[in-house]
Amino acid sequence: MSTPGTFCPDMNEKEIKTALREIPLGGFRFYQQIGSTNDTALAWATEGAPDHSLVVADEQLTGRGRAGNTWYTPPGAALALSLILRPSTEERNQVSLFTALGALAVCKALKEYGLPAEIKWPNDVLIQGKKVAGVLVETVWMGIEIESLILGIGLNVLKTAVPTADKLSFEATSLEHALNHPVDRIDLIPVLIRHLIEYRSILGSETFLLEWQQALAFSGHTVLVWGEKQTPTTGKIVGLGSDGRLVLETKQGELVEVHFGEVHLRPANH
Ligand code: BT5
Repeated sequence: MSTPGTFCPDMNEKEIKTALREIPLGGFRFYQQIGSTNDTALAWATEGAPDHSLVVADEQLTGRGRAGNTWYTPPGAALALSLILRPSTEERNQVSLFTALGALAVCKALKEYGLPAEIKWPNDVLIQGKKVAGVLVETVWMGIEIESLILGIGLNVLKTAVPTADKLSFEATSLEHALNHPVDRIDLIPVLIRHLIEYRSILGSETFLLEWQQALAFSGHTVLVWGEKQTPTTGKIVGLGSDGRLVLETKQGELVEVHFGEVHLRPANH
C-alpha cells in the first residue's frame, strides 16, 4: 500500500493490470476518458462479457447516479469502476442486496486505510458523515430474467474529486481529506475488487446482514426517508429486516420497513 512518498497520480492500463494480476477477473478494460463506466459495462455485458469483467476509467464525462442524478468524476482524482456480474439463480433472487455488497466492499477497503466508513442506506458510503462514495447497480434483462448486473462504484480519492457544494445535495469528502495525505488510486483497485468478490460469496448470509447492519450510518438516530415509492417517513433507525430493508421506529412506536429503490435519507436535524 502506498505511503505519501510513493504517491502516483496517474492511472494507466499497464499498471492497473499489474496491480490486478492476482484477482480472478473475467476481463478488463481501461479508459482514460469515458461517458460512464456503467454504460460501457452494460454494452459489454450485452456483447457477452464474462462474469467479473471490469471497466475502469480515469475520468467520466456523463457519470450517473440514481434516477438521472449526475456523478462527477474529474480526471486524475477518483475511482470510477463497474464490475459485470453474471448472477447465479440464487443471486437473481437477491438483486436488491448488490448495492449493499458494493457499499460494504468500499467500507472494508477503506478500513484497510484506517478509515471507519459507514453506509447511508441504501447506496452511499460516508466518512465522518460526508459522502465519499456512491454505488449504482443496474441490470441487463434477457426476457424476464436478469442476465447481468452492473455494479458501479464512484469513490473520491483525492481532494480534487470532490465537487463544489452547489453540485451536491449532501456534503462530500475524499480519502485524501480524511487521511490528510493522498492515496494511490491504483493500489486501491485490487483491495476494493477483492472485497467485492469476498462479499459476493456471502451475499445475503447472516454475516453479510450483520456487517451491513453494523455499518449503518445514523443507527439509533432519527432520520427522514422519502422516495418514488416511499411516502416520507420520520423514524429512528433500528436496523435491517431479514431481506435488508431498513427498519425505522416512528414516534408512535410503529416499525416501518423502507422500500428499496430511489430512496433518500437524511438525519432529521440536517
Ligand atoms: C450515487 O447516486 O451515489 C451513485 C453513484 C455511482 C457512480 C458510479 S461511478 C462508476 C459508475 N459509472 C457511473 O456512471 N456511475 C457509477 P445518487 O445516490 O443518486 O447520488 C448522486 C448525487 O451525489 C448527485 O446528485 C450529487 O448530489 C452527489 N454527487 C455527485 N458527484 C459526487 C461526488 N463525486 N462525490 C460526492 N457526491 C457526489
